[in-house]
Order: sequence, then structure tokens, then C-alpha cells
Amino acid sequence: MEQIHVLEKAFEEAVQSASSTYELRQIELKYLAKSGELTGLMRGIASLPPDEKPKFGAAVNEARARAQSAYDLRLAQLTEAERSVRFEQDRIDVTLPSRMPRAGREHVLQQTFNKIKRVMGSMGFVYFEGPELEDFKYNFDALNYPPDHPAMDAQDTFYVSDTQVMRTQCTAFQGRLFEQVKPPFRYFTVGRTFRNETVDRTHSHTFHQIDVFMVDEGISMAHLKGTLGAFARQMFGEEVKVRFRPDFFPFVEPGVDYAISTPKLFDGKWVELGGAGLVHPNILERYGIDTEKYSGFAFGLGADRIPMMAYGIDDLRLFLENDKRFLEQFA
Ligand code: FA5
Repeated sequence: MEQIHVLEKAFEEAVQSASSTYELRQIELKYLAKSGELTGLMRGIASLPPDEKPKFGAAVNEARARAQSAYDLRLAQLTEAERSVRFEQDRIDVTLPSRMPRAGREHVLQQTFNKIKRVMGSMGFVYFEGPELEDFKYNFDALNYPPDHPAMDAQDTFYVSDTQVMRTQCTAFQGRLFEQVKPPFRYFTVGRTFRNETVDRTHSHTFHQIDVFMVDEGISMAHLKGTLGAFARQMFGEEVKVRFRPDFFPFVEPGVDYAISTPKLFDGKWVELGGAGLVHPNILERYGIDTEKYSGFAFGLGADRIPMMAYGIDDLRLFLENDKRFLEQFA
């Protein structure tokens, strides 16, 4: 009986001094649970003389019942106290100004592509898209690359299967077009291109190109220069000058690379933009086009270079990093 009294007293003190529902649960485990100390008293009943058993049993049960209601009462108090603390913490100040929803905008590259589409469209060129995962034959064979020609090494890429590559140049759209349309025609494309290259400020494994392509009667370098000049003036301003220098690409003859210069950009220094030339007669003949009658020009350039020049962006990796602080600058 003395033991019951001592335990009950200890339990009550513990319950009163518990300062959280968590502490209270620990006390419940220690005393009241199945293996708790108060409950455990019942086990002592076995060693008592038979006539004392009922009295002892009743005393333990009563003590447990009192302990249980003391516990329940304290649990209710602590739960309420904790709830009001949480309520205070979660309180919302409805008078604070709300957060403005962030307005999305087009990516600076997309803005550039839109402008390219407007400019080329205004000159009567039709937009056409080829796939980014391209058949090897369109990326190289159809463009007059002889098998194992070293020019392919300059465009090492990601081979997805024996016959498919991530396209290295948008010029790959030419073969697809030749299979579908007959001259005269003018087409252009803008899209993502890929090369296995060491990434630096001006080179990426994933970049973008514009390719333009026209076949008609009597097309010459003059048409190429006129079209490219008009394109460059609309993209970079009226004062822009275009410079051609001989270069080699298997799909053009003659081939050139070209640079632009304008007083507004880089103190008028020449900036390389891409390659161009007259469509190689081998290609026209392969698609059954009469080369006595028809000829064509093509030019291609790195589209990432355009906003780099226009806005003075010195690292093209920024385009793909999705950093809002960068992207938000191009309204
Ligand atoms: C070509 O890709 C040819 N298809 C261009 C062409 C089209 C020539 C039509 C003749 C007729 P080139 O490999 O030089 O050429 O690449 C063209 C442009 O793409 C480069 O001037 C550069 O602006 C851009 N470019 C090339 N590699 C990368 C790269 N790794 N990262 C960013 N831009 C690149």
C-alpha cells in the first residue's frame, strides 16, 4: 500500500511539472502504459495472502484511475497551450501587400528567333523545320561530304545510333527540302544544333543556327550578298557592312565565310558570323535539278552570336542556365 502511495505521488509531481505534451507522453509511458510502473504493481498481487488480494487489487485500480484522470486533465491543458502558441506563430497579417505574380517573358534567344523569322519572312523566305535528332545522311552525305572526309571531324557530334546523330548544322534541312519541293524556292530555318566541343565562353555543346537556302534561275553570289546584307542590316542596323572571304564547305562552291562590322559594335571590328556560298552543283544534280537553268545560294550562322553582339553578352553559357537575374534583363 505504501508503494502505491509513493508511486502515485511521484506520478502526480511528474505530471504537474511536465511542460509539453511530449514530456507528458514520456511520463505516461513510464507509469501508465502496459509495462509502466503503476500498472506493474499488479504483478505483486501474486505474492500476497489470498484475503489481501482483493483489497490490494482495488487500491491499485483506484490509483491508476486517479492517475489517468490527472494525466487526461494535464494533457488537455498542455494541448491547448501548444495550440495557441502555434496559432500565434501561424498568424497571417492580412494587411501586408501581396507578392506580385511573376510575369513570364520570352527567352532572349526566342526573341531573336522571332525577329529572324520576321526579317526572313519579309523577304519571301518560308520557314521549315528539320529534326534535331537527324539522319546521318542528311547531316553529311546529302551535303556532299565524301565518306570519311576530314571536314566531318570539325563537326564531331553525338552519335545516337549508326545512322542517327544530333545534327551539327541546320544545313541538314536542305536534303529534306530537296526531296519535297522543286525550284524555284526560298527557305530558312532556325534551330538547335549540337557538337562534341569543349565548352567555353563562345562555344557550347548545344547552340543555335540559322540556315537560309534559295534556288532559282540565275542565282549568283550577288544575290547571296544582297540577301545577307539586307538580313544583317535589319538585325544589326543600317550601317552594317558584310565581308566575304574564301572558305571551304563541301556543300557550296564557291564557299566563303563572312563577317560583319558596324561602328556600334566592338568599335567597328570585323566579327565572324558564319559560312555561305553557292549550292554545290553535285547536290543540285543528285536531286535531278538542271544546273544549266538553276543555281542557288545558302548561308548559315550561329544564332547565339546575334544577342551576344547586340547586348554585349560575353558568355553564351548564360543562355542555357535559366538564371532569372540574367533573363529578366531582356524585356
Ligand atoms: C556551318 O555550320 C555551316 N553549316 C554554315 C554554312 C551554311 C556554310 C550554309 C555554307 C552554307 P560552321 O561550322 O562554321 O559552319 O558554323 C557556323 C557558325 O555556327 C559559326 O560561325 C558559329 O557562329 C556557330 N558555331 C559553331 N560551333 C559553335 C559552338 N560550339 N557554339 C556556338 N556557336 C557555334
